[in-house]
Amino acid sequence: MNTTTSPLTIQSELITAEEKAFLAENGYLSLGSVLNHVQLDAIRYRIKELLIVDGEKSGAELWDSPYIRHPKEEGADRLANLVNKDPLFDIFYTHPRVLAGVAQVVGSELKLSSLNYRAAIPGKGNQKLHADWHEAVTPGNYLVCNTIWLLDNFTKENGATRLVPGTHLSGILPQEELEDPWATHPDEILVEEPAGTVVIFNSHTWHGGTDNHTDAPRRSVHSYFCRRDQPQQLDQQKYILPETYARLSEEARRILDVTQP
Ligand SMILES: O=C(O)CCC(=O)C(=O)O
Repeated sequence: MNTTTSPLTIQSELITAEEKAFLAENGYLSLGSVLNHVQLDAIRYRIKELLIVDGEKSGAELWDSPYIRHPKEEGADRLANLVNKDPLFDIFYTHPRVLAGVAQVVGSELKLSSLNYRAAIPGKGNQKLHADWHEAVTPGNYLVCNTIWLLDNFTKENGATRLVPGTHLSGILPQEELEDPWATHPDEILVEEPAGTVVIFNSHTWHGGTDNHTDAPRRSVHSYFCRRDQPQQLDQQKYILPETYARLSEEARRILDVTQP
């Protein structure tokens, strides 16, 4: 655990009053374009390399986590522990506007829970509607918040993420209420946005992947945050490399909740 006591610098003014109200009411918010074409190309290239380097072990750090309660997903390519796999990925957990949005959900005492890649592979990708927390929470007492960084245009055809707006306010998990959490929900919306967009979603909002009906993977990075008093999905202290730690600012170390390895 990081012993630094200084609070994070969250610039809440980077999210407008309208955006805050939309996120509070709907449980998600598109921040619009955050990554430009040059950044997108570099990230996609590095991800492609890592899928080869990590090979069969791709995503293994995630499946080893005691906080993952479902088996390895067959319909998706995964990479985990991206914090330690390239400085290119630092932006995913340090971007000021993204942090400001996440702080609207879990408060400014936040930390990174995990940083993963997920691609719905051709012909697959559908997920049950779920919340990213094992139990329902009282509306307002939110513990986790996800941000999905689109590396491709998300469309109805290629497996755009689905969300059921407002369900973070229900205090109910989808499996408690729905007869078939795999089925299309009458109120669900699809995140149909261009590559480079970041969408923040309150992780207690019911959501899930959908099937990719194209012949190319639908790629994204999930930068997942939690309240500081909660365990991380990936124990960042266990994985932090000396070279990663050395290049990070004190603020970034605090977001990861790490000390010198
Ligand atoms: O990648 C997506 O579209 C959603 C993934 C998701 O919700 C998850 O893996 O828990």
